[in-house]
Amino acid sequence: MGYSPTAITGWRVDVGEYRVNRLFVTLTVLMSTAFAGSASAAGPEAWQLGLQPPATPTAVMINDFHNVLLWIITLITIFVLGLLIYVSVRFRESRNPTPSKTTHNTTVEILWTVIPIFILVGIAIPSMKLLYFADKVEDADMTLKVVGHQWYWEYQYPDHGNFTFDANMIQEDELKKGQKRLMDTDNPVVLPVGKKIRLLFASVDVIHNWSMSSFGVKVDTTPGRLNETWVQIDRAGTYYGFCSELCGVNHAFMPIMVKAVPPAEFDAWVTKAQKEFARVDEPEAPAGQPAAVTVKVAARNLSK
Ligand SMILES: [Cu+2]
Repeated sequence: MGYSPTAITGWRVDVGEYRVNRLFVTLTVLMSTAFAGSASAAGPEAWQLGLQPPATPTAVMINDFHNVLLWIITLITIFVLGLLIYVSVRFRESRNPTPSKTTHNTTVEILWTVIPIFILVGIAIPSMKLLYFADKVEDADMTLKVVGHQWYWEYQYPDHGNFTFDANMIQEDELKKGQKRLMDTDNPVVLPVGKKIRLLFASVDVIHNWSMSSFGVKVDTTPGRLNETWVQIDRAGTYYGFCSELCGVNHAFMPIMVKAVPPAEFDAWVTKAQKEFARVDEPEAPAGQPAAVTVKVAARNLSK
């Protein structure tokens, strides 16, 4: 069935079959997202609208802030549109043949300066609060260090024996059943649920960006400096993210896969990982100098 003319009959939108199908797909995805409170996975979905379900305190706050901003921007847009329609109709040439020669109106000018200032300051205050909230955690339970490489991620667990591993995307022809194309990695990052986790970010080549929408994390990994944020993942599951800074030819193929598990399961994984993965080898500091922040380049996964 091809397109039929669009006609709105009562509550029912009567359109071509193709459009109805699209509408249903969208509605289904919307509803499954809305009721996905206990979702075990979070990542980009086909036909997704809106943000991924938040899984950390920061992400919850970002979500709420986003919803408030959406109201503000919608009201402003409707107001401006209303003014435009009003002047277009009211002052059209046929209705208003002799135009006014008015050049300014002090009252109106003060209003259209001061009101936007109040709106912007009103937005800036919660925005800054949120930035500082996401900035640092004082009493972290553990640290995960993320190192960007062209084109994969390296992870280090300094509080658990300082082991390290690389996470490479699984190539399309090597995907096993249930694995997501362009999203699953050979070694997922495993993190405990409910713990405050400090995240440190570094890079060995160019700027990458460790971006996890459901965690509210999007931080650059920059060569020569250490960036920081934190997460406290509130439910178990597999979460997906991507490098979000153009970093070269394989930029699109260095996904992030995080498995959040209960603390006991995490401890069991750590025991296994300590045996499986190499330790971060501290490069020797030049004589008389303390070992600086170390970013291991070589000796990655040599044990593999
Ligand atoms: Cu990258």
